Amino acid sequence: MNLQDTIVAPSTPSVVSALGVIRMSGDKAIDICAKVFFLPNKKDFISHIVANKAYYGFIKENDTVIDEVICTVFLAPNSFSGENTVEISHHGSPYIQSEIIRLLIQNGARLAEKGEFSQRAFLNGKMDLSQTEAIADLISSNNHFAHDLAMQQLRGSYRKELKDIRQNFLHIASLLELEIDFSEEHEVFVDRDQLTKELTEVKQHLKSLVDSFSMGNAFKNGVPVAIVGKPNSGKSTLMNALLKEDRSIVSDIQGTTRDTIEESITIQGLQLRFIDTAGIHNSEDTIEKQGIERSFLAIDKARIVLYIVDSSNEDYKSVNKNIELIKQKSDFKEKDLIIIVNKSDISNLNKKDTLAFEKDKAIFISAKQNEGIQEITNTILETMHAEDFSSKVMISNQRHLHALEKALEEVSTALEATEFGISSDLISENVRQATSYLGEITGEITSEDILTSIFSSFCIGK
Ligand SMILES: Nc1nc2c(ncn2[C@@H]2O[C@H](COP(=O)(O)OP(=O)(O)OP(=O)(O)O)[C@@H](O)[C@H]2O)c(=O)[nH]1
Ligand SMILES: [Mg+2]
Repeated sequence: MNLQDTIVAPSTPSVVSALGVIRMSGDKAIDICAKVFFLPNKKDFISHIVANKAYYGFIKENDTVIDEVICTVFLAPNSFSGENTVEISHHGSPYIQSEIIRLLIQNGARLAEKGEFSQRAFLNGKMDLSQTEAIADLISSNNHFAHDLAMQQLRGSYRKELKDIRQNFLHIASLLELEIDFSEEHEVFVDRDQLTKELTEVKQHLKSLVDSFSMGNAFKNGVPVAIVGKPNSGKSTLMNALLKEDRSIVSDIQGTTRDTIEESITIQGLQLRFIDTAGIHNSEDTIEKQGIERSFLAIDKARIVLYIVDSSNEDYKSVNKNIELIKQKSDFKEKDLIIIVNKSDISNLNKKDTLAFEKDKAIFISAKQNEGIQEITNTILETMHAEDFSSKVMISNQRHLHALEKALEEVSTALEATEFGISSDLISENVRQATSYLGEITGEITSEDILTSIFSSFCIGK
């Protein structure tokens, strides 16, 4: 990929619409545009150029007019990519779009690679790596929360958080450096208690960011809600009631659902991804067994688990035994479990069990009669809204999570080493590593490979 080339790509999808936009960026963007774009009254385009101005005119090939367009000109460094840029708004025909792009390529531009505009913006210092990723998230955000998260990341609140942590690292590193420099005189300059205190603080800060991923990811990609329980407890009936459509097959035969079924709804701007699962019990049937394995995978993936109880057939003790079993087989850290006591229309629960379920904040419903369904969605929304969204930075990007986890590992090692009285140069190395992992997130420290893998996941034109 030659970064000196002038690149061009459609910025809007190739579908029939009122308008379409083409973007061209690079040293020669204005010159190439001037070869095919003509102002009315035969005025010379180049000699009239003013930055950030839109020009009405014609795209022509020889004497044939291809379209009437508006060209907006941005001059380096004041553009998205930091280079000279022209944006051409044309009539939204895919044919016109491809003809204009063909003409621009014929006159010296080349088709952009995936994410190349963003990559140039990053390389020209217009934004850091996490911000270019935020733009990709912003474009694909399809609900209020995903939008908020991407905006937060784009506006740099997260960058500020990372900068604070790096500042702490720098301070710790400078203390350690001092100690290493004078080590021959065997003087210990760093107060180890002070070092422990500073490392502990930074560790907690990193840990809170790592922990925020579960929530951030749920807000960005939808909240996975697994519906689990014994066969015939009414999971599929509930799934259908939640979706308000007959999505899952319901029958009185045990083991009706044999595979996981996933479907989304958006409530109050939050996307909920319900996953109906195969009933969990000891089965000898090979296919059902596989289904049950998948139920456990769904639980692992879930942010919220709805445990469905058949109140005509189960008691408090057996339910708890089953929940314990599930908890043993899956990781319940960072998950909320909500007990749903179903079939209240034919319930066989005695008073004591009813009270016990009430104490566990269980929700009593009849899925079949569509009773209590709203209480479930309300509870899910409350659980998610309990997080103070606006004042807290949440991470939602897998790559950032990985880098933060690595940094956290290094800090934990440094902390242990400090407590064991291990020499400063080793601790210093952990702190240096941790700093460089943080640098990967913003792109201060990066390799060609990392950049390629990030930008190639963008689409052409971004
Ligand atoms: N009376 C009553 N019956 C219900 C209720 N909910 C579900 N059922 C019935 O219970 C039976 C099993 O319902 P399903 O929704 O298929 O149960 P499931 O948990 O998905 O079952 P599997 O997929 O086999 O694990 C069906 O005959 C439903 O009509 C309820 O609230 N009241
Ligand atoms: Mg089912």
